[in-house]
Amino acid sequence: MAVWVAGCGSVEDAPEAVGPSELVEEQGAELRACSTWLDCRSSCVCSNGVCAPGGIGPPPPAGYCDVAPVRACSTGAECATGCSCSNNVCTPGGFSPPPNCLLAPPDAYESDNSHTSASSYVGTPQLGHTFHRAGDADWVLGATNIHQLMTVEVYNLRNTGPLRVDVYAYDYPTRTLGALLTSTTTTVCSDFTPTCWLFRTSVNVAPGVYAVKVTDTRNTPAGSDWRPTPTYDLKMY
Ligand SMILES: [Ca+2]
Repeated sequence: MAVWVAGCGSVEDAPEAVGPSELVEEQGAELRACSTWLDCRSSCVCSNGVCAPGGIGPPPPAGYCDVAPVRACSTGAECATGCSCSNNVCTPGGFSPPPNCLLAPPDAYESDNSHTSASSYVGTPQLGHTFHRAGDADWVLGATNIHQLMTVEVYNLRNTGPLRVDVYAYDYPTRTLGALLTSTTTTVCSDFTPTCWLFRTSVNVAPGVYAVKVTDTRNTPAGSDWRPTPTYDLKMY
């Protein structure tokens, strides 16, 4: 089982994935080796180093979990650079070395992973932010010329897990981050309705520039995430 030997990812992230290699050998060559659950398709789990049926829902058909996961797509824009959308699957385009087509492409606001490369909020909602990689952070600078209660909303959540919204004071001329002014990690309320299922935080501010940071706080192994991309919209008012 060369695939098992070459399996990547930190075993510390997924202790349940560590199994004796002899077990894998005994179970036959058709089983799919894994280090974490991301190495397996949905409706499968990584158990004793191999992908096996598990999780919520009806069990998948025989052999389902022995197939590698793929990133689904409807257009090439949903695939990473070097990959095309073929039969609704992100597929390497023949370049060398082959790209990792399991990964999502960056959104239009990248690279915005630090306050010095933040996007600017120009008064209209920013649509289609994504966490294209596990642990992604998105920075946005917003300005006001009045004293006001400033509110930040992260809404229209699609495929998102836990996230955090922070608002900082900001010295724009020197691009220096100031104090953390407000923060939230919980949705407005718990019902799965548009009025509840959003993150909102507010703070009284003086005229100036403020830095917003939205952080993906899922505990997800990086590098092989084929699942639908977490996506959100952001507005400030
Ligand atoms: Ca980002």
